[in-house]
Amino acid sequence: MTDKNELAQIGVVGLAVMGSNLARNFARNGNTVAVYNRSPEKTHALIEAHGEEGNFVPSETIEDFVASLERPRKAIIMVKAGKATDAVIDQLAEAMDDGDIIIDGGNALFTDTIRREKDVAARGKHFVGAGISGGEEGALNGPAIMPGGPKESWETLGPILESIAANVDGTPCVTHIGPDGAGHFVKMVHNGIEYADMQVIGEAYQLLRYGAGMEPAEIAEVFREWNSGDLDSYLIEITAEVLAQKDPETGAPLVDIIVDAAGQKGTGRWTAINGLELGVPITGIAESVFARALSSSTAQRRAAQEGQLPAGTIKALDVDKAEFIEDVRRALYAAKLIAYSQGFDEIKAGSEEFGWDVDPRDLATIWRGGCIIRAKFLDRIRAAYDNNADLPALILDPYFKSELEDLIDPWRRVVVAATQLGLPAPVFASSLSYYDSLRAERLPAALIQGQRDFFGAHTFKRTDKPGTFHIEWSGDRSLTQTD
Ligand code: NBP
Repeated sequence: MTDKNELAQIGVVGLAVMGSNLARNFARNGNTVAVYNRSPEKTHALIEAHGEEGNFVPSETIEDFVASLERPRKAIIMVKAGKATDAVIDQLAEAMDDGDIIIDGGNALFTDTIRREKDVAARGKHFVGAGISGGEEGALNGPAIMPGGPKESWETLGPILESIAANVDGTPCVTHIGPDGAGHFVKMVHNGIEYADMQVIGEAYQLLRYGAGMEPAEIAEVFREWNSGDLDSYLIEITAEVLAQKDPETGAPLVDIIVDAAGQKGTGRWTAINGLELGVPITGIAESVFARALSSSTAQRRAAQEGQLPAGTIKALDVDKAEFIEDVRRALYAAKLIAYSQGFDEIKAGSEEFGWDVDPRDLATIWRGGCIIRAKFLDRIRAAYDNNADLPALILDPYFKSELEDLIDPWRRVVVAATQLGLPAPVFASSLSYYDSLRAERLPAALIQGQRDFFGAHTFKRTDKPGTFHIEWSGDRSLTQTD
């Protein structure tokens, strides 16, 4: 139903896949929603196909769109991230009044969100960068929403966002994350964790396929079974679906027909870059981004295959299939746990760096539904932070520590097996090294500090007394205290 005279509670600018589904979600949940797209064809198409689902107020100019919103006006931008977002923000800020709220629901880089909020605030309006996860299906049926921006905007926006968000056990999967860029930052790390989660699932598949010699349909059944236990999650569920799918044209397993080169633009890469900038070892996420980059290094891979790089002479392990499958399940669980632990570390570091005061319990709560990384496991993470909001690392929570007791040996066996079989398992292996590095009483960083002092007089600290020291390496090798 459309009514040009009715004022809308919310507006959506940008009616491609995400925007049109989000607009329908608002309308289906009893909100009158104003809709506008740069090219009016998309607006017409939406109204024609779905106008009966609720109350839509379509406009063909940004001025009419703004005029169709009740005050304080609330407009969500769902256009291509980057310059398009800046262009639309400028148009809205021009047409809106003081106190109105502009929400960017696209996948913006959080530093852009910080900049945009400053600019929009200087023009008297509120700006909210909101991460939205769940893809097109989530946008329509209930996404997880991570809004940042001023707290007072949340007071106004909260109820309307709660009306469309996913809901788990009566709790909507949306909450105010923190000021300015906090929402988009958290969405970025969510996507980084998603990269790692997908990669560890991929590594488990690779080991079962080429290590245990199983066919995709058989592995699909294994994933189905895993989905009823600790690994119960959206990504495991869809993995079983993808592995069971046959190519409609040839009848071959679809996974064998799809080109094995994955993209790594956008949020996963940003998460890795930000981890480096903050000095947080998010090894699982970074390895996942690199694994995608390697997969897409097609020419180099072909040359390496044609040149037949030596595989070595170590005989592959003779593994018992059933035991190996269970070991792989546990290794997957362990590596996934590390990826989440590292992701939460990055959020903590970002929150401290930018003064956002992000509560990890909020994330564990809202990520339980709607988003791509939704999983039963998030309940455990929430319980961990409920017990101790200042956990030094997620894996140090007593529950996860006790889980690791059962995971560590299978995890080591799987990394050994992958190495001996000559199968790549970058996140399984690097996460184990990360884990052992955290546990290690002494790290080779002491030697590195010695080397740095040798070639660059970078000085070092001592274990036995305070101060900063240097060895006269090119002289008499005496010790001097520099402060
Ligand atoms: P796209 O990212 O494909 O963007 C297309 C939309 O942007 C169209 O409405 C287009 O209008 C509009 N647009 C462009 Br392009 N340049 C514009 C400009 N200069 N001024 C005004 N409008 C402009 O859409 P999407 O896939 O629906 O995604 C929307 C946002 O949601 C993106 O930021 C995306 O990263 C994010 N997101 C997407 C997903 C997903 O699963 N797709 C998930 C989560 C978040 P036109 O019709 O006139 O060309």
